[in-house]
Amino acid sequence: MDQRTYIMIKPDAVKRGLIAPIIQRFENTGLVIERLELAVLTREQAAANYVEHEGKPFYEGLIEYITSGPVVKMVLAGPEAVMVCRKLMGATNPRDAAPGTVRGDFGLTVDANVVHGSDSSESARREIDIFFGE
Ligand SMILES: Nc1nc2c(ncn2[C@@H]2O[C@H](COP(=O)(O)OP(=O)(O)OP(=O)(O)O)[C@@H](O)[C@H]2O)c(=O)[nH]1
Ligand SMILES: [Mg+2]
Repeated sequence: MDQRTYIMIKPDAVKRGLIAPIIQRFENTGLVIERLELAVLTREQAAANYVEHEGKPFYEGLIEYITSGPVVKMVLAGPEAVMVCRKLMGATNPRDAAPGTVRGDFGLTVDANVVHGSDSSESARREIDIFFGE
């Protein structure tokens, strides 16, 4: 059974010219890219995506950062797509992320941690609707 997940290359990685090597990592898994678009997120989209973090000390900085420049929005599909991508991304804090993962290899700080990926099938549906819904 194929599953869909929402993946986003964050502004720091786009600014550093890392779009191609990061997409390569995701393609290497065998998952299929169904949607792909460069865009600057609206504040509304950013707030909807991170609603679970509203009120936390890092929330305002997170919204500022994620809307600070272009991101690459993607939908990937295939068996266990959510889990496969989360494993590939590595831990939230790049300092804890294993070498070989996207955050482990390209990330420096928890604030600018290179990529976002849905954490469940339900989150994926919600996020795909936020970022690709009509
Ligand atoms: N400064 C700071 N940022 C945090 C902290 N926890 C989470 N964040 C930021 O908020 C984002 C969302 O947090 P989570 O959803 O818990 O982590 P995640 O699922 O690995 O990351 P995303 O894929 O971006 O959603 C993270 O990617 C971090 O950039 C924290 O304790 N301090
Ligand atoms: Mg998350």
